[in-house]
Amino acid sequence: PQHPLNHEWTMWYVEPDRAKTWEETLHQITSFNTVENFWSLYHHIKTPSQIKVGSDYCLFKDGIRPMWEDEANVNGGRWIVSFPKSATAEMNFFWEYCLLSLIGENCEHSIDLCGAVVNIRPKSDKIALWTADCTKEKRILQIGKQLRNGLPANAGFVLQYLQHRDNMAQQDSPLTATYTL
Ligand code: M7G
Repeated sequence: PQHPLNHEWTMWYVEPDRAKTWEETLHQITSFNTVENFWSLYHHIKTPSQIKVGSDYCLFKDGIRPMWEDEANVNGGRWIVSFPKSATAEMNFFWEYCLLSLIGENCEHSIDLCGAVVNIRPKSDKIALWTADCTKEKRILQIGKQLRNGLPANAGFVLQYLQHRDNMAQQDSPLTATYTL
């Protein structure tokens, strides 16, 4: 018998394509709701550092689409960490740590978690954990502290919490973090 997870999760792949709108570049890979099916997917697909520059993986809970506009995300935000290309091993490890934190729901406030995204980009990669409500400061800070445990200590990684609604406003100025750890 397989070991059930609390929720069903969907893995998405975002493949850059200038001929498409951003939404059209989102592809569902598969969904799973057991520990065993998570690991068979995880071992079957490439690690984040092996996928094409410009592409993303997203893992989201049940019916949540990996978009700011989804009703589960619209009032939320994300803890985001940037990884220089010299920290690829740390990035792959942190991605695994985020996936296990999500599906294992071992964190006190896992009800607030929507999903995680890894962006592979030319200069530095990014991993973000998306939460549902950007006003829940105490919970968000606790989630951030748990996330820090998945990063090497004293390596200078900064966790920044950004609100999705600032992305949607499409300002050209850099986004301001609501919380920093
Ligand atoms: P990104 O891929 O999150 O990061 O956003 P990047 O700037 O490091 O590449 C790139 C672009 O993709 C954004 O400026 C949007 O045009 C589009 N985009 C990304 N996300 C996550 C969304 C989303 O949730 N909704 C919409 N409408 N566009 C998005």
